[in-house]
Amino acid sequence: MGIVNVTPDSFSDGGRGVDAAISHARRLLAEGADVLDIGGESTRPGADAVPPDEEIARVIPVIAALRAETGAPISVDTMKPEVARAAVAAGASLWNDVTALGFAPDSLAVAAELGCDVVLMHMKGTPRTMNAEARYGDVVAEVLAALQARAETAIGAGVARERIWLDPGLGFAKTAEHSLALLRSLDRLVALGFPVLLGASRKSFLKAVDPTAATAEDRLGGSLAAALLGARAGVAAVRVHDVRETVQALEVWAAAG
Ligand code: HH2
Repeated sequence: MGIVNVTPDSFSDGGRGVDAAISHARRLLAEGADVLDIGGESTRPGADAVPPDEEIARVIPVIAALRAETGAPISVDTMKPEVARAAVAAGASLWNDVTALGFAPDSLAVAAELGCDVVLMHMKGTPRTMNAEARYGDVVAEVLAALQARAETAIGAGVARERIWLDPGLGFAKTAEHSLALLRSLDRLVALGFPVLLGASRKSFLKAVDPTAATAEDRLGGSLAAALLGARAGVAAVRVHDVRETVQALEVWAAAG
């Protein structure tokens, strides 16, 4: 899954307007992305909230343009049901929600109505407050239990079981140790029986292992290692900035692993 940020302020790879985002998405497809994840609101800690109209104005032209020229599945990275609704109308087939359909009171009902795939990602609090919420007794057991419960809630609200993906939410209300513990135990998340999406690309927890990786662009090696750990554990997709390098790493692993 290639990341396409249509944001001025993402932690990495932002700063693109609509035209630049479309060009970037084309490049990611050419590099081997199977799915594109289009986002119009940064989720980095303390990021500014974006009004729905503004988010729609960022992502919908990108989704519509890509839908007209590729058959690749398109995902929308949003916590707002009105943005997801507009995105599905424009051709997206997956709603990637870092709040696991918890941001708006009608998120669950809208997901059920749209009938699209949904990614339920684990987080505690909101992107604004999450760093203070990184407290767990047993992080792996608690994240698995929370995701399983959220999936049951979504199913109870009418979302079809086969539409649901789970994501451990690395870096979201997690210390570096928490994210590493989850990476180590991905097989237990996969064993819950839902497709798993893994987002480790360029994240700051990689800096805990290599303190010289100060900027997001310094973290390609760590990002590739995480993608391979995900592949070994059986995740269904990895959400990455560096598509070409990740495809190459996965292909070598598949050919020789
Ligand atoms: N990480 C980010 C955003 N969305 N969605 C899922 N399902 N899983 C993730 O791990 C995840 C996500 C953060 O990365 P990025 O989009 O590059 O940054 P920003 O939120 O600042 O735009």
